[in-house]
Amino acid sequence: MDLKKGFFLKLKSSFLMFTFFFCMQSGALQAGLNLEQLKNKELIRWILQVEQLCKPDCIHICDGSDEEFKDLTAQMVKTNTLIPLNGELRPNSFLSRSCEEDVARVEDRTFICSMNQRDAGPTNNWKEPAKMRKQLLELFEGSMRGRTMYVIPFSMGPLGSSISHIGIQITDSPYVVASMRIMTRMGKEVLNVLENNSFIPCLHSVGVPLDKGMVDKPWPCNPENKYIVHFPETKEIWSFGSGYGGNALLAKKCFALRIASKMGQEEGWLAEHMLIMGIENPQGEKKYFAAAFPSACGKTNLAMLKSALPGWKITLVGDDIAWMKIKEDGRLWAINPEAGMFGVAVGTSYASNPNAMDTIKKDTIFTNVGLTKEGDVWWEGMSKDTPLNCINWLGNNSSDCLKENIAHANARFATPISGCPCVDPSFDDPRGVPISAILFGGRRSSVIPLVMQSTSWQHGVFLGTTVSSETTAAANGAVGKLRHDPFAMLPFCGYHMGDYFAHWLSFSNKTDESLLPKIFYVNWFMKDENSQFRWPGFRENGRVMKWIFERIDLKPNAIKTPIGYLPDEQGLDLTHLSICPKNLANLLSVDVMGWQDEVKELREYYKIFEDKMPQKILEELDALEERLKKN
Ligand code: OXD
Ligand code: MN
Repeated sequence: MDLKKGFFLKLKSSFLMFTFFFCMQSGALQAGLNLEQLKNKELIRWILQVEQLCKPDCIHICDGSDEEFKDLTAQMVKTNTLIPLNGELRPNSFLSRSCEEDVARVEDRTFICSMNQRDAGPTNNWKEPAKMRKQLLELFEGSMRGRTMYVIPFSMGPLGSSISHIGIQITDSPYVVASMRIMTRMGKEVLNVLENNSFIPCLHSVGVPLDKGMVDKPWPCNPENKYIVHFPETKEIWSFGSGYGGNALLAKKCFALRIASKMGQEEGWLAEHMLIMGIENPQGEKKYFAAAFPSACGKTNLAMLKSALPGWKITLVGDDIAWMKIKEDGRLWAINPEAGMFGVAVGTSYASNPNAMDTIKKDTIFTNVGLTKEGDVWWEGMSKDTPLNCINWLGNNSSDCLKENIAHANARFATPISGCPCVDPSFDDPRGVPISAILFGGRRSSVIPLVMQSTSWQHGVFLGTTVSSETTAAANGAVGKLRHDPFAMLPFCGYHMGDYFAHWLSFSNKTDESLLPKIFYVNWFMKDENSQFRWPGFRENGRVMKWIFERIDLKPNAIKTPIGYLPDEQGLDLTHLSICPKNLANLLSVDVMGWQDEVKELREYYKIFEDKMPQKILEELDALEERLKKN
């Protein structure tokens, strides 16, 4: 790849052989691949160019082996980047503490650098690609001095799936390497599948060169110069200055959503911020659902729910991202491109998500949670009482800093999906799973009912455009402010959102509409006058899942309202649930005035998409307004 232009350079491979220097010095990793094992010429050229630009001390090509992971984590324990947890309580698990200025995704530093600004649309930051490339080249120049440059081959999706794609991340962060091994299918096998095919190049540096005599920090980062940059035309990702989550694990938000959404638009498929779950009724009939909620709104909890209704079983395919394609049978099939979960720790408990708690019992990297005196982890909501002498995420003793939280609100666990007790048998199936229902949802304290069903694909796509939610700690910025987040993709759509809406609409022309998933909208977060939740949520959401499951087969347990189908009086299975009738009525009725305000607000919001706003969505808005008037 020509880093200045984004094309691959033609270089003689014999020249390359002499230019590489691998980690031979003492203390370097033993496992790993050498240059001769790389067959892909473009990959070799790109590695060479990055090495010339970033000037690392040495290069390590990751093989993804257990031995490599062991070496890497042992090395990070020495540098205090990782703290090993008590092996009897949590085997093969570590705690990491980030720098205080590097705790979440940085949306204001995230750019979609398309050739034309118009193609990035009004919801993305944009800068002229040539200017951005120049700025990045200056930042990356020598940025890996004194460090090892790791090359990580990874597959998004099961190896060999027709929906999967391969990426290569280059990084100078061993924490990123260890996390990528959890979050993706990573290592030698990926290179065998890659052969001479193309890959998505993902370049990352924490942006802290280590000059002679400098002592490294446990969490190096460069807060003044964070850049998370995507070039959608050349399908490249460049990330500088941050070591945290979606800023640095480039397979996740950068590739699997921003770049992949653009690929999906070009090639006729969908890359979505959605969980994928299997759901089986007591008679053994099984369906798969995908669901899009904004960050930190409970996707991980829902994806591995233990339903309150006996006999209903939920299995996990994915908790954050879905890639979906229409197959020969005319149905929409999905894979989870990821292999791990990067879940929000705070609030996760045996009450809220027992399957997650069991998954993170081993093989997990925790970031920014508390450390107990027994060498285990703790966070707010994990248990009722704060353990005595707990060290908080900043490394301070909790009794010295009573006002500080033990865990950061965006503290995370990175854990392999394969370790989840309710992992779906098809999680690794290259064919993916057929999707019967798509759910949208957000964190809304009023107006939006507990559940509603769209009346058509077009109406469902309209519902997707209306998603809005109170903001959470997953991204830097104010928490609890209502913001529009269409399809829960606001920070993740790699092109103009108006075109994205049109892309969604186009699926009804790609297949028989009756074969497409039915679309629903859920809201677990409605509150009463005293700010108490009206719906108990968590396991009880299984009741809503049952209604959705049955509506797919058009069971007549619904009433048609101006906003869509809502459960009728017998619709929701409320067996053994004590809920006050007033709350139930609020959860399942149409707040006409609230919706009228919603329509006004949406009409205003849609203006930002100018002439790219699809007419069909505007027609849905007009029709909704008319229906509300008649009510
Ligand atoms: C995530 C997010 O980390 O959406 O999944 O922020
Ligand atoms: Mn997410």
